[in-house]
Amino acid sequence: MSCLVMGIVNVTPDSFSDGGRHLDPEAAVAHGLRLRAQGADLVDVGGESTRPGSVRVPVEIEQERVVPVVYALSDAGAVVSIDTMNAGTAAAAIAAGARIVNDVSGGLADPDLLAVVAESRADVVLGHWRGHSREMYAEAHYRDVTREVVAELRERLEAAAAAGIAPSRVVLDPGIGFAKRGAQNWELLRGLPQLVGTGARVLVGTSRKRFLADALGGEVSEGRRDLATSVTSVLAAQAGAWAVRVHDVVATRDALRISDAWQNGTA
Ligand code: PMM
Repeated sequence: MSCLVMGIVNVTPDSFSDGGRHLDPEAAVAHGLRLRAQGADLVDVGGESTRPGSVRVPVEIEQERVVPVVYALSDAGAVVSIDTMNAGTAAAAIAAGARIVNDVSGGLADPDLLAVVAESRADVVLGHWRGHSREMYAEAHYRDVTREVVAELRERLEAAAAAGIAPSRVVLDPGIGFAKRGAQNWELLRGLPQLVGTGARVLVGTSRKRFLADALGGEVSEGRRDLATSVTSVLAAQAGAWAVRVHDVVATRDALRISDAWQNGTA
């Protein structure tokens, strides 16, 4: 199987999942290097929280946070993706060495983002999205969540192609938790092979998300969310995902290794 692991480096004071521990650029770089040493194939640097209800960050502040971190990690040899919805931040991060632009809005939040990617050599992750964090649950209405998400992501793939980005440079992401409520996320994950069936590479991000805690009965520790994440990541890999985006690289790497041993009949 060989599913890549993308480690998360949040450079935000308000990220729900790491408490903003990596706001200091040096600490963020050290964290990224640690994730790489733990086996992350990619490190994803983000300066704007997308947690439900979060407030937008001015683009200058986002760039101040992420650009030095992208530069230092790329300089150290890491393959860096920049988690941003802003064309300006994408351009600055690409100039600092980022090889992938990870846009949870699929190019919808900033109409210039796809053009920035097209002019570069970077790949792009296009997430399924229906609106900014503050309003996204108002858009969480689906008749058939998998069919609608796949159709809307196909449209984003076409928008990318129209902007001059070859489909081979695009990664699609179902946007777990983005304009989706608990059960819709599970239905969508069950339907993941349909997204893989588009022929595009697929990235799945379940790490520490609320729907995992809800499935375990409510408020659970970070450790239990990480264990749940390693299970969903293995299942995503088995469904054909190209990569999984996680906070706890050790747990997910171990889980993928054990699952590979099972499938190959040898460790
Ligand atoms: N989720 C978050 C942020 N960025 N990027 C991609 N491609 N896919 C995701 O599911 C995704 C993302 C929100 O989680 P965080 O605040 O813990 O990083």
